[in-house]
Amino acid sequence: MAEMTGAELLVRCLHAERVRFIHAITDGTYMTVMEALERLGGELGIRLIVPRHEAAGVHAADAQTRVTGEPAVVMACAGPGAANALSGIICAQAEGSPVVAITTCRRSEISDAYRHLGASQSPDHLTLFRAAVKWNGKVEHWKRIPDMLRHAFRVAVSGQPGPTHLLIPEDVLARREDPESVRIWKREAYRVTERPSAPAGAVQRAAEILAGAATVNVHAGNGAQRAGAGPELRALAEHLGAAVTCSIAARGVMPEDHELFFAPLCTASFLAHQKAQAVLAVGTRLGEFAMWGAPPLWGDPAVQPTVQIEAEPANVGLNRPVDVALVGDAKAVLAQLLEALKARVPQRAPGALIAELQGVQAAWRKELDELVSDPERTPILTGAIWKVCNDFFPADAIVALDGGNTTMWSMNYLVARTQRSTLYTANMGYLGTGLPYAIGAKLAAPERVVYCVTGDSAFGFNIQELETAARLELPIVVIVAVDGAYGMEKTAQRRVFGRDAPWFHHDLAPVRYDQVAVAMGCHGELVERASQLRPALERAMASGRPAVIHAVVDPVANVDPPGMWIWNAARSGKVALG
Ligand SMILES: Cc1ncc(C[n+]2csc(CCOP(=O)(O)OP(=O)(O)O)c2C)c(N)n1
Ligand SMILES: [Mg+2]
Repeated sequence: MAEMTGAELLVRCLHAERVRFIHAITDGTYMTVMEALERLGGELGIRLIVPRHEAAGVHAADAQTRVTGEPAVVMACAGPGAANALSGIICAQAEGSPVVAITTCRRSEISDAYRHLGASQSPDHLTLFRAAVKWNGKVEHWKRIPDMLRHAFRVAVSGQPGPTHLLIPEDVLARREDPESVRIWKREAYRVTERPSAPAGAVQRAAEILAGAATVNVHAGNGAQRAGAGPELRALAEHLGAAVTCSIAARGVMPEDHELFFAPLCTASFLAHQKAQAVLAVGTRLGEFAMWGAPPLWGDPAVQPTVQIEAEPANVGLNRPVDVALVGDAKAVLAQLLEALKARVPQRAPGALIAELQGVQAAWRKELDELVSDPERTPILTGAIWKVCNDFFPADAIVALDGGNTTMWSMNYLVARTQRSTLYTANMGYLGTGLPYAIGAKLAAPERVVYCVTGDSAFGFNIQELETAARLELPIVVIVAVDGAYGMEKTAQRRVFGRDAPWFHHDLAPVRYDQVAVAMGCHGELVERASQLRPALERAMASGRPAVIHAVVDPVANVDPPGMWIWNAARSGKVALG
């Protein structure tokens, strides 16, 4: 048998994981991997995706995990490539994205531990990544490639998902050994690929609580989104006539035009938390933006019992005491719970509480709609962009959100209708993720429409990825809400100082983002009124290329989006962690 490089062994192991893309900017330390991909990539169905910055590559992989529910892979080179990738990994950690990062180091005799001797590109990779990942390790020997990679995937997807990191020296990748001396396992042999369900007894106790409560608030979080639990969640809510609310990480799990859904920034959702007789928390830690699951936003846990569905046992009862914990996959456990509920109670029509909440939400929507009712208004109100997008894009379009107040407007106006399709860094608020997320989503789901709405400052962080989208021929649409400023920081300085503070340099020099896009091989459009947006979107889609629409928004109104007080209240610490 011919000998095999460590690089080829790595690629064959990635194939066993059914990896489709490796996001990587190449380097001499892993030309061996490129050689293996050149030879085998077509046959094994693995494609090299080269971004223009490693962090953007990680964000694209992160988006892939969200859209597919599967882990994704990035590679980066020793030193600078790894350093750039690290920021994306920190983001993936906060968002619970199972990204497996493989970085190289220089040859074993000089790298990392020996860096004090003066080798170049030899930072302490393992220590740097350790705080940002669930697990990391160094492959010291050719033979350990399969089992170290297996562990990287096993840990990334288990419990609460998150990134992992593998460090491989260039000589281990280049080394040739007998492939008969190792075994490549299929992924079912080394990690859980079936959805874990909860113990039957606990399911019955949870069903008893929920069936006994006249009104239930089903609150969905990131775990429900990751699990793709939308259909089960909806069926359960419809059976109970329950009010459904969600965290901003879980938008679209329940179609937001459903009569039982109450939007995150609408007072109706707060009333649902407060007034329901029981809470069913699905894949959420009830963290800061849920005001720690505590009164006054929520009912007193002594009289408002809580059932928590959670994949990670260590996340049970973190902030709010639970009456029953159902540890398992959100999709599987909701199906179990629905079956148990159906055996106990017939389907319930939505009750008086739902009618009250619907009234509150209708008034909220009417007020918001009136604000953006003039399509000829100049400059555009950022919210008006969403009104057009909701109508123009299909219900299953994937949307990436980015920016400060631009995203606050989306919290009010976007109507998310499909699960795993609203991509946002809900925990990190990480500017610059929007464009790479759109790229990763389009790679993962080429048949679906993908668009991004971003603030102008946010767009600047990874604007170079327009070239990536053009080169890869990915027809995504980016709408840039141009207020010429770090708008949300203007909001912050007013809150903190009670005035503007121009020395903060929150205003940007004028940039025509549509022209930048054209220069980078994309289609470009400029719109100054909401009425111009739909025709611009039609031309953008017809171009068959990535497109950027420069939308001039009202810089004064953008500093004060509706609902800002809620964000401030959640972040203020006034509703303290008990
Ligand atoms: C990477 C990163 N750097 C800095 C911040 C802090 N920050 C939050 S919002 C914001 C301004 C965003 O401006 P823009 O994207 O133009 O959106 P706008 O608020 O103007 O709508 C900044 C700098 C952050 N969240 N992420
Ligand atoms: Mg801005």
